[in-house]
Amino acid sequence: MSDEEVARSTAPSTHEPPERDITDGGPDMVQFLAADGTRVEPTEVSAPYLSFLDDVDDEAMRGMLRDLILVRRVDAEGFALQRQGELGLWPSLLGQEAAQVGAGRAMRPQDYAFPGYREHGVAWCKGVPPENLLGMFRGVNHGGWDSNENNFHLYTIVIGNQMLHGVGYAMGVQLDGDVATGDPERDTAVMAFTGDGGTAQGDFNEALVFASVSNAPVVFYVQNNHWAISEPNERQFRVPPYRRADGFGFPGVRVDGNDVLASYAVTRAALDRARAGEGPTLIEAFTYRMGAHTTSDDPTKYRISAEVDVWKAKDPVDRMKKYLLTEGIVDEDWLTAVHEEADELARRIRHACQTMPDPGHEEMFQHVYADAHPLVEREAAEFAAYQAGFED
Ligand SMILES: Cc1ncc(C[n+]2csc(CCOP(=O)(O)OP(=O)(O)O)c2C)c(N)n1
Ligand SMILES: [Mg+2]
Repeated sequence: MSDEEVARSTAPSTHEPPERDITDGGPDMVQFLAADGTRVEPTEVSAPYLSFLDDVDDEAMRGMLRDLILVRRVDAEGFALQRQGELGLWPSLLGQEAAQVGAGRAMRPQDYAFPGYREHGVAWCKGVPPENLLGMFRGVNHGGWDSNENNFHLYTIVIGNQMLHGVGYAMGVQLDGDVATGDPERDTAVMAFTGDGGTAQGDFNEALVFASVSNAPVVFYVQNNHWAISEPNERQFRVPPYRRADGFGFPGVRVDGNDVLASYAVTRAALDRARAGEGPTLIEAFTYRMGAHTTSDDPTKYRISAEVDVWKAKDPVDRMKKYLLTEGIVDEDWLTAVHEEADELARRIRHACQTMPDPGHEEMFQHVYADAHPLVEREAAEFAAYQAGFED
Protein backbone atom coordinates (compact mmCIF):
# COMPACT_ATOMS: atom_id res chain seq x y z
CA MET A 1 0.00 0.00 0.00
CA SER A 2 1.51 3.32 -1.05
CA ASP A 3 1.33 6.44 1.12
CA GLU A 4 -1.20 7.79 -1.36
CA GLU A 5 -3.39 4.73 -0.85
CA VAL A 6 -3.08 5.07 2.92
CA ALA A 7 -4.13 8.72 2.66
CA ARG A 8 -7.12 7.75 0.54
CA SER A 9 -8.13 5.00 2.92
CA THR A 10 -8.07 7.41 5.88
CA ALA A 11 -11.01 9.31 4.39
CA PRO A 12 -14.15 8.83 6.52
CA SER A 13 -15.60 5.36 6.02
CA THR A 14 -18.62 5.24 3.76
CA HIS A 15 -19.31 1.55 4.32
CA GLU A 16 -18.94 1.20 0.55
CA PRO A 17 -16.49 -1.37 -0.86
CA PRO A 18 -12.97 0.14 -0.90
CA GLU A 19 -11.91 1.75 -4.18
CA ARG A 20 -8.62 -0.11 -4.35
CA ASP A 21 -8.37 -3.76 -5.31
CA ILE A 22 -8.32 -5.59 -1.99
CA THR A 23 -7.15 -8.77 -3.66
CA ASP A 24 -3.84 -7.20 -4.69
CA GLY A 25 -1.09 -7.38 -2.07
CA GLY A 26 0.91 -4.64 -3.81
CA PRO A 27 4.63 -4.37 -4.54
CA ASP A 28 5.70 -4.92 -0.91
CA MET A 29 4.33 -8.47 -0.91
CA VAL A 30 6.83 -11.33 -1.04
CA GLN A 31 5.69 -13.85 -3.65
CA PHE A 32 7.47 -16.69 -5.44
CA LEU A 33 4.54 -18.46 -7.07
CA ALA A 34 1.98 -16.57 -9.13
CA ALA A 35 -1.69 -17.52 -8.97
CA ASP A 36 -1.32 -19.60 -12.15
CA GLY A 37 1.42 -21.71 -10.58
CA THR A 38 4.36 -20.15 -12.43
CA ARG A 39 7.47 -18.85 -10.68
CA VAL A 40 7.65 -15.09 -10.25
CA GLU A 41 10.91 -13.26 -11.00
CA PRO A 42 12.48 -12.15 -7.68
CA THR A 43 12.01 -8.50 -6.82
CA GLU A 44 13.98 -6.24 -4.50
CA VAL A 45 11.51 -7.23 -1.78
CA SER A 46 11.45 -11.00 -2.34
CA ALA A 47 15.09 -11.65 -3.34
CA PRO A 48 16.46 -11.62 0.26
CA TYR A 49 14.18 -14.57 1.08
CA LEU A 50 15.19 -16.77 -1.86
CA SER A 51 18.07 -18.38 0.03
CA PHE A 52 15.58 -19.79 2.55
CA LEU A 53 14.38 -22.08 -0.21
CA ASP A 54 17.88 -23.43 -0.93
CA ASP A 55 17.31 -26.66 0.98
CA VAL A 56 13.73 -27.09 -0.22
CA ASP A 57 14.29 -29.96 -2.64
CA ASP A 58 11.71 -31.87 -4.69
CA GLU A 59 10.93 -34.16 -1.77
CA ALA A 60 10.28 -31.18 0.52
CA MET A 61 8.01 -29.59 -2.08
CA ARG A 62 6.07 -32.82 -2.46
CA GLY A 63 5.75 -32.83 1.33
CA MET A 64 4.32 -29.32 1.25
CA LEU A 65 1.72 -30.23 -1.37
CA ARG A 66 0.81 -33.40 0.52
CA ASP A 67 0.27 -31.31 3.67
CA LEU A 68 -1.87 -28.81 1.76
CA ILE A 69 -4.09 -31.59 0.37
CA LEU A 70 -4.42 -33.49 3.65
CA VAL A 71 -5.12 -30.37 5.69
CA ARG A 72 -7.84 -29.32 3.26
CA ARG A 73 -9.37 -32.78 3.61
CA VAL A 74 -9.31 -32.65 7.42
CA ASP A 75 -11.01 -29.28 7.21
CA ALA A 76 -13.72 -30.53 4.84
CA GLU A 77 -14.36 -33.45 7.18
CA GLY A 78 -14.65 -31.10 10.17
CA PHE A 79 -17.22 -29.06 8.26
CA ALA A 80 -19.22 -32.15 7.24
CA LEU A 81 -19.15 -33.58 10.77
CA GLN A 82 -20.58 -30.32 12.14
CA ARG A 83 -23.33 -30.31 9.53
CA GLN A 84 -24.20 -33.88 10.50
CA GLY A 85 -24.55 -32.90 14.14
CA GLU A 86 -21.32 -34.52 15.34
CA LEU A 87 -19.55 -31.25 16.23
CA GLY A 88 -20.87 -28.14 17.94
CA LEU A 89 -18.92 -25.80 15.65
CA TRP A 90 -16.18 -25.83 13.03
CA PRO A 91 -14.08 -22.84 11.93
CA SER A 92 -12.89 -23.65 8.41
CA LEU A 93 -9.41 -22.78 7.20
CA LEU A 94 -10.40 -23.07 3.54
CA GLY A 95 -8.13 -20.74 1.55
CA GLN A 96 -5.54 -20.37 4.31
CA GLU A 97 -3.79 -23.73 3.89
CA ALA A 98 -0.59 -22.32 2.37
CA ALA A 99 -0.24 -19.57 4.96
CA GLN A 100 -0.44 -22.21 7.69
CA VAL A 101 1.55 -25.03 6.13
CA GLY A 102 4.30 -22.59 5.12
CA ALA A 103 4.55 -21.25 8.66
CA GLY A 104 4.13 -24.63 10.33
CA ARG A 105 6.81 -26.29 8.25
CA ALA A 106 9.25 -23.46 8.96
CA MET A 107 9.07 -24.15 12.70
CA ARG A 108 11.52 -26.46 14.45
CA PRO A 109 10.26 -28.98 17.03
CA GLN A 110 11.43 -26.82 19.95
CA ASP A 111 9.61 -23.72 18.60
CA TYR A 112 6.30 -23.09 20.34
CA ALA A 113 3.04 -22.11 18.61
CA PHE A 114 0.24 -20.06 20.18
CA PRO A 115 -2.77 -20.47 17.87
CA GLY A 116 -6.18 -18.86 17.62
CA TYR A 117 -8.98 -21.28 16.70
CA ARG A 118 -8.46 -21.72 12.94
CA GLU A 119 -4.88 -22.97 12.91
CA HIS A 120 -5.62 -26.57 11.91
CA GLY A 121 -2.80 -26.47 9.34
CA VAL A 122 -0.22 -25.38 11.90
CA ALA A 123 -1.51 -28.06 14.28
CA TRP A 124 -1.03 -30.63 11.52
CA CYS A 125 2.57 -29.55 10.88
CA LYS A 126 3.34 -29.61 14.61
CA GLY A 127 2.08 -33.20 14.78
CA VAL A 128 -1.15 -32.61 16.72
CA PRO A 129 -3.57 -35.41 15.78
CA PRO A 130 -6.62 -33.91 13.99
CA GLU A 131 -8.80 -36.05 16.27
CA ASN A 132 -7.81 -33.75 19.13
CA LEU A 133 -9.17 -30.72 17.29
CA LEU A 134 -12.40 -32.57 16.53
CA GLY A 135 -12.73 -33.57 20.19
CA MET A 136 -12.50 -29.97 21.21
CA PHE A 137 -15.23 -28.85 18.80
CA ARG A 138 -17.30 -31.88 19.84
CA GLY A 139 -16.99 -30.65 23.40
CA VAL A 140 -15.62 -33.89 24.78
CA ASN A 141 -12.03 -33.00 25.61
CA HIS A 142 -12.70 -29.66 27.28
CA GLY A 143 -10.47 -27.74 24.93
CA GLY A 144 -7.68 -29.97 25.84
CA TRP A 145 -4.57 -31.52 24.59
CA ASP A 146 -1.21 -31.49 26.27
CA SER A 147 0.37 -28.34 24.82
CA ASN A 148 3.84 -29.52 25.68
CA GLU A 149 3.50 -32.74 23.69
CA ASN A 150 3.82 -30.90 20.38
CA ASN A 151 4.70 -27.36 21.51
CA PHE A 152 1.29 -26.30 20.26
CA HIS A 153 -0.72 -24.36 22.81
CA LEU A 154 -4.47 -24.74 23.24
CA TYR A 155 -6.77 -23.00 20.82
CA THR A 156 -7.64 -19.52 22.09
CA ILE A 157 -11.07 -18.14 21.29
CA VAL A 158 -10.55 -14.80 23.06
CA ILE A 159 -9.38 -12.78 20.09
CA GLY A 160 -5.76 -11.63 20.27
CA ASN A 161 -5.19 -12.96 23.79
CA GLN A 162 -2.70 -15.59 22.62
CA MET A 163 -0.36 -12.84 21.39
CA LEU A 164 0.30 -11.96 25.04
CA HIS A 165 0.68 -15.62 25.97
CA GLY A 166 3.19 -16.04 23.15
CA VAL A 167 5.26 -13.03 24.15
CA GLY A 168 5.22 -14.13 27.79
CA TYR A 169 6.45 -17.56 26.78
CA ALA A 170 9.11 -15.98 24.55
CA MET A 171 10.33 -13.84 27.46
CA GLY A 172 10.59 -17.06 29.47
CA VAL A 173 12.64 -18.63 26.70
CA GLN A 174 15.00 -15.66 27.00
CA LEU A 175 15.26 -16.10 30.79
CA ASP A 176 16.04 -19.80 30.26
CA GLY A 177 18.91 -18.75 28.00
CA ASP A 178 17.54 -20.65 25.01
CA VAL A 179 18.27 -17.88 22.54
CA ALA A 180 21.42 -17.11 20.54
CA THR A 181 23.45 -20.02 21.91
CA GLY A 182 24.27 -21.11 18.37
CA ASP A 183 22.92 -24.61 19.07
CA PRO A 184 20.25 -25.25 16.40
CA GLU A 185 18.51 -27.77 18.63
CA ARG A 186 18.38 -25.45 21.61
CA ASP A 187 17.68 -21.96 20.29
CA THR A 188 13.93 -21.46 20.44
CA ALA A 189 11.41 -19.10 18.90
CA VAL A 190 7.70 -18.61 19.49
CA MET A 191 4.99 -18.02 16.92
CA ALA A 192 1.78 -16.24 17.89
CA PHE A 193 -1.05 -16.45 15.35
CA THR A 194 -3.98 -14.10 14.95
CA GLY A 195 -6.28 -12.72 12.28
CA ASP A 196 -6.74 -9.28 10.76
CA GLY A 197 -9.49 -8.58 13.28
CA GLY A 198 -7.15 -9.53 16.11
CA THR A 199 -4.89 -6.59 15.26
CA ALA A 200 -7.59 -4.22 16.54
CA GLN A 201 -7.44 -5.73 20.03
CA GLY A 202 -5.62 -4.12 22.92
CA ASP A 203 -3.94 -7.44 23.67
CA PHE A 204 -2.32 -7.46 20.24
CA ASN A 205 -0.85 -4.01 20.69
CA GLU A 206 0.30 -4.66 24.25
CA ALA A 207 2.00 -7.84 23.05
CA LEU A 208 3.88 -5.90 20.39
CA VAL A 209 5.10 -3.39 22.98
CA PHE A 210 6.37 -6.10 25.34
CA ALA A 211 7.98 -8.01 22.48
CA SER A 212 9.69 -4.88 21.22
CA VAL A 213 11.12 -3.56 24.46
CA SER A 214 12.27 -7.00 25.62
CA ASN A 215 13.56 -8.03 22.18
CA ALA A 216 11.62 -11.28 22.63
CA PRO A 217 12.17 -14.24 20.28
CA VAL A 218 8.64 -14.13 18.85
CA VAL A 219 7.11 -14.03 15.39
CA PHE A 220 3.66 -12.48 15.11
CA TYR A 221 1.81 -14.16 12.27
CA VAL A 222 -1.26 -12.24 11.19
CA GLN A 223 -3.36 -14.13 8.69
CA ASN A 224 -5.14 -11.32 6.95
CA ASN A 225 -8.05 -13.29 5.52
CA HIS A 226 -9.79 -9.99 4.84
CA TRP A 227 -12.73 -10.58 7.16
CA ALA A 228 -13.31 -10.56 10.90
CA ILE A 229 -16.65 -12.36 10.82
CA SER A 230 -18.65 -9.73 8.85
CA GLU A 231 -16.21 -6.84 9.29
CA PRO A 232 -13.91 -6.13 6.33
CA ASN A 233 -10.32 -4.87 6.59
CA GLU A 234 -11.39 -1.25 6.29
CA ARG A 235 -13.30 -1.58 9.56
CA GLN A 236 -10.21 -2.97 11.34
CA PHE A 237 -7.35 -0.72 10.24
CA ARG A 238 -6.35 2.09 7.90
CA VAL A 239 -2.72 1.00 7.63
CA PRO A 240 -2.07 -2.65 6.74
CA PRO A 241 -0.83 -4.89 9.58
CA TYR A 242 2.73 -5.40 8.27
CA ARG A 243 3.33 -1.65 8.40
CA ARG A 244 2.21 -1.53 12.02
CA ALA A 245 5.51 -3.18 13.08
CA ASP A 246 7.43 -0.07 12.10
CA GLY A 247 5.87 1.92 14.92
CA PHE A 248 6.92 -0.73 17.43
CA GLY A 249 10.49 -0.78 16.19
CA PHE A 250 10.84 -4.17 14.54
CA PRO A 251 10.46 -5.47 11.00
CA GLY A 252 7.11 -6.15 9.36
CA VAL A 253 6.74 -8.20 6.17
CA ARG A 254 3.77 -8.86 3.94
CA VAL A 255 3.82 -12.26 2.29
CA ASP A 256 1.47 -13.90 -0.18
CA GLY A 257 -0.29 -16.27 2.19
CA ASN A 258 -1.62 -18.29 -0.75
CA ASP A 259 1.94 -19.10 -1.83
CA VAL A 260 3.32 -21.86 0.35
CA LEU A 261 6.92 -21.31 -0.78
CA ALA A 262 6.84 -17.61 0.09
CA SER A 263 5.08 -18.21 3.41
CA TYR A 264 7.69 -20.81 4.30
CA ALA A 265 10.70 -18.67 3.32
CA VAL A 266 9.51 -15.52 5.08
CA THR A 267 8.65 -17.42 8.27
CA ARG A 268 11.98 -19.23 8.28
CA ALA A 269 13.81 -15.93 8.02
CA ALA A 270 11.80 -14.46 10.91
CA LEU A 271 12.27 -17.55 13.09
CA ASP A 272 16.03 -17.58 12.44
CA ARG A 273 16.17 -13.92 13.48
CA ALA A 274 14.23 -14.62 16.66
CA ARG A 275 16.33 -17.67 17.63
CA ALA A 276 19.52 -15.69 17.01
CA GLY A 277 18.41 -13.09 19.56
CA GLU A 278 17.67 -10.40 16.98
CA GLY A 279 14.12 -9.88 18.18
CA PRO A 280 10.54 -10.01 16.93
CA THR A 281 9.08 -9.84 13.43
CA LEU A 282 5.51 -9.25 12.34
CA ILE A 283 4.42 -11.22 9.28
CA GLU A 284 1.18 -10.39 7.52
CA ALA A 285 0.09 -13.35 5.42
CA PHE A 286 -2.15 -11.86 2.75
CA THR A 287 -4.83 -14.48 2.20
CA TYR A 288 -8.57 -15.07 2.14
CA ARG A 289 -11.20 -16.91 4.12
CA MET A 290 -13.03 -18.69 1.30
CA GLY A 291 -15.71 -20.19 3.52
CA ALA A 292 -17.92 -18.85 6.26
CA HIS A 293 -16.40 -17.49 9.48
CA THR A 294 -17.60 -20.66 11.20
CA THR A 295 -20.43 -23.11 10.62
CA SER A 296 -22.63 -20.65 12.56
CA ASP A 297 -22.15 -17.92 9.97
CA ASP A 298 -23.68 -17.11 6.58
CA PRO A 299 -21.30 -14.88 4.59
CA THR A 300 -23.81 -14.34 1.76
CA LYS A 301 -25.41 -11.80 4.09
CA TYR A 302 -22.45 -9.43 3.96
CA ARG A 303 -20.05 -10.16 1.10
CA ILE A 304 -20.44 -10.43 -2.64
CA SER A 305 -19.75 -13.70 -4.41
CA ALA A 306 -17.64 -11.94 -7.06
CA GLU A 307 -15.03 -11.31 -4.38
CA VAL A 308 -14.91 -15.00 -3.48
CA ASP A 309 -14.54 -15.87 -7.18
CA VAL A 310 -11.49 -13.61 -7.51
CA TRP A 311 -9.84 -15.41 -4.61
CA LYS A 312 -10.80 -18.85 -5.91
CA ALA A 313 -8.55 -18.10 -8.86
CA LYS A 314 -5.70 -17.61 -6.34
CA ASP A 315 -6.32 -20.96 -4.64
CA PRO A 316 -3.26 -21.99 -2.60
CA VAL A 317 -3.55 -25.75 -3.17
CA ASP A 318 -4.20 -25.58 -6.92
CA ARG A 319 -1.30 -23.16 -7.28
CA MET A 320 1.28 -25.50 -5.78
CA LYS A 321 -0.25 -28.48 -7.61
CA LYS A 322 0.07 -26.71 -10.98
CA TYR A 323 3.64 -25.69 -10.25
CA LEU A 324 4.80 -29.16 -9.28
CA LEU A 325 2.95 -30.81 -12.18
CA THR A 326 4.50 -28.42 -14.70
CA GLU A 327 7.97 -28.96 -13.24
CA GLY A 328 7.47 -32.73 -13.34
CA ILE A 329 8.00 -32.94 -9.57
CA VAL A 330 4.68 -34.75 -9.15
CA ASP A 331 2.50 -36.60 -11.65
CA GLU A 332 -1.14 -37.69 -11.75
CA ASP A 333 -0.36 -41.05 -10.11
CA TRP A 334 1.27 -39.29 -7.18
CA LEU A 335 -1.74 -37.00 -6.82
CA THR A 336 -4.17 -39.92 -6.95
CA ALA A 337 -2.23 -41.66 -4.19
CA VAL A 338 -2.27 -38.56 -1.97
CA HIS A 339 -5.99 -38.06 -2.52
CA GLU A 340 -6.55 -41.72 -1.53
CA GLU A 341 -4.46 -41.08 1.56
CA ALA A 342 -6.63 -38.03 2.29
CA ASP A 343 -9.81 -40.12 2.02
CA GLU A 344 -8.36 -42.70 4.37
CA LEU A 345 -7.37 -39.98 6.84
CA ALA A 346 -10.91 -38.56 6.65
CA ARG A 347 -12.41 -42.00 7.34
CA ARG A 348 -10.09 -42.45 10.32
CA ILE A 349 -10.85 -39.13 11.97
CA ARG A 350 -14.60 -39.43 11.26
CA HIS A 351 -14.69 -42.81 12.97
CA ALA A 352 -12.61 -41.50 15.88
CA CYS A 353 -14.93 -38.52 16.27
CA GLN A 354 -18.10 -40.59 16.26
CA THR A 355 -16.79 -43.03 18.83
CA MET A 356 -15.31 -40.52 21.29
CA PRO A 357 -16.66 -41.25 24.75
CA ASP A 358 -18.45 -38.46 26.59
CA PRO A 359 -16.31 -37.25 29.48
CA GLY A 360 -17.42 -37.65 33.08
CA HIS A 361 -19.07 -34.52 34.49
CA GLU A 362 -16.43 -34.25 37.16
CA GLU A 363 -13.69 -33.75 34.54
CA MET A 364 -14.63 -30.16 33.79
CA PHE A 365 -13.76 -29.19 37.34
CA GLN A 366 -10.41 -30.93 37.35
CA HIS A 367 -8.29 -28.52 35.33
CA VAL A 368 -9.58 -25.13 36.41
CA TYR A 369 -6.51 -24.59 38.59
CA ALA A 370 -3.33 -26.62 38.77
CA ASP A 371 -3.99 -27.28 42.47
CA ALA A 372 -7.18 -28.10 44.33
CA HIS A 373 -9.35 -25.07 45.15
CA PRO A 374 -12.14 -25.06 47.78
CA LEU A 375 -14.61 -23.09 45.64
CA VAL A 376 -14.18 -25.40 42.66
CA GLU A 377 -14.48 -28.43 44.94
CA ARG A 378 -17.75 -27.09 46.33
CA GLU A 379 -19.12 -26.42 42.86
CA ALA A 380 -18.08 -29.91 41.73
CA ALA A 381 -19.92 -31.45 44.70
CA GLU A 382 -23.06 -29.38 43.99
CA PHE A 383 -23.01 -30.36 40.35
CA ALA A 384 -22.54 -34.06 41.20
CA ALA A 385 -25.55 -33.88 43.56
CA TYR A 386 -27.61 -32.17 40.83
CA GLN A 387 -26.68 -34.86 38.28
CA ALA A 388 -27.49 -37.59 40.77
CA GLY A 389 -31.03 -36.16 40.99
CA PHE A 390 -31.86 -37.42 37.47
CA GLU A 391 -33.46 -40.83 37.08
CA ASP A 392 -31.54 -41.64 33.90
C1 LIG B 1 -12.18 -10.63 22.79
C2 LIG B 1 -13.17 -11.15 21.83
N1 LIG B 1 -14.04 -10.32 21.23
C3 LIG B 1 -14.94 -10.78 20.34
C4 LIG B 1 -14.99 -12.12 20.03
C5 LIG B 1 -15.99 -12.64 19.01
N2 LIG B 1 -15.27 -13.01 17.79
C6 LIG B 1 -15.02 -14.30 17.50
S1 LIG B 1 -14.17 -14.46 16.06
C7 LIG B 1 -14.14 -12.80 15.80
C8 LIG B 1 -13.49 -12.21 14.57
C9 LIG B 1 -12.02 -12.46 14.50
O1 LIG B 1 -11.53 -12.08 13.26
P1 LIG B 1 -10.03 -12.28 12.83
O2 LIG B 1 -9.12 -11.88 13.93
O3 LIG B 1 -9.85 -11.60 11.54
O4 LIG B 1 -9.88 -13.86 12.69
P2 LIG B 1 -10.56 -14.86 11.64
O5 LIG B 1 -11.79 -15.40 12.33
O6 LIG B 1 -10.89 -14.09 10.42
O7 LIG B 1 -9.58 -15.94 11.40
C10 LIG B 1 -14.80 -12.14 16.84
C11 LIG B 1 -14.97 -10.68 16.90
C12 LIG B 1 -14.08 -12.98 20.69
N3 LIG B 1 -14.04 -14.29 20.43
N4 LIG B 1 -13.17 -12.48 21.56
MG1 LIG C 1 -9.93 -12.43 9.65
